Amino acid sequence: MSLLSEFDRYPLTFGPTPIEPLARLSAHLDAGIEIFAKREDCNSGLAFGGNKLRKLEYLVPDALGKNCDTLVTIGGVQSNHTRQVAAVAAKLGMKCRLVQESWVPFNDAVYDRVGNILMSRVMGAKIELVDEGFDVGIRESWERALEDVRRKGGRPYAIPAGASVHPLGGLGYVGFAEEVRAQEAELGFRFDYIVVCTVTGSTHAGMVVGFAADGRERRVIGIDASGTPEQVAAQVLDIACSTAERIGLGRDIGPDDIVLKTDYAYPAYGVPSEETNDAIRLCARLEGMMTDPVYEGKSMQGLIDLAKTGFFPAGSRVLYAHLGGVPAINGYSYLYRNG
Ligand code: 5PA
Repeated sequence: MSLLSEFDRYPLTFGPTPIEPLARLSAHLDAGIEIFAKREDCNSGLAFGGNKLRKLEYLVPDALGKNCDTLVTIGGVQSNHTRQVAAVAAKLGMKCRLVQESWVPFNDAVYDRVGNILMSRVMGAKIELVDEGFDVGIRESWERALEDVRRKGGRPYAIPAGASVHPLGGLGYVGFAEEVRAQEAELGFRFDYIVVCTVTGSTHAGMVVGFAADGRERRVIGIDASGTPEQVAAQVLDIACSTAERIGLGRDIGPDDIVLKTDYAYPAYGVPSEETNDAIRLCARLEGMMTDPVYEGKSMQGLIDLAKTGFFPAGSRVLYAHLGGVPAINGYSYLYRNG
């Protein structure tokens, strides 16, 4: 039986996301492992999709049940999360209020005009740009926006950064683990490791809880892309513990169950290193699979480095969760002007 059968889910995605072998990347790395990708980046027709839609499927029934009329959330200027919330608001006929902070020290001339923020504007979201730095916790600017909606007679629904520090934020990726188990039954094998990019934490936390149901919680390898790994690891643990309790997992999650690799977020959140760019190009040129300079390029860099340095024993099958995020690459147009 599903761990989530008690929870209402509003469908925003196409259904189970495909798992595909990355045969050329696996052969190129020559590490005796097989790499597969689960394509969360292709999960929906809502403005290019991504991991937030799987989370929001469990928040929307709550928002509708409370008769809210405005989704209010927060992210950086090129946030994928805010773009997905804007799409959901449009689809449901709700209003959308976005706070977009200056989380990324990157100054491409078109940074605040293209990609995610462009789409959010086209979808009708009301956007406020706020000059505050990066933080995955609860933000004053977001609380002010909620208050402002209330003062003007609206009924806001509060969605924190990445939908993570929300009582229902971890459920979507519990569902991911259940979906993988069903796909494994069809494939006839089990994945030994799951690689995931971690920033606000509920994607990683949900997976830890979902895979704990079959003893694989420590096989979820988080790649930190925040550059603030202590705060992020603590947030993942918090969300995992509260989600485990909420679904009645029947066992505790402890600090040792959260595996977070911290070597790949440099030089800063949202800024790719040379090695990140090499990983983006390698994956693009071998597989035609695009990753972005903020999130998935860094988890791809981590996957490649872990494979090359022998972290995965020979014979391992490794599942790379591709969580989306490619629209942001448009904000880095100068960097990639020559490919
Ligand atoms: C994001 C997040 P979590 O925030 O659940 O840890 O997920 C990390 C992540 N990959 C991984 C992509 C493509 C993401 O967009 N994005 C945030 C955003 O504002 O877009 C929440 C930070």
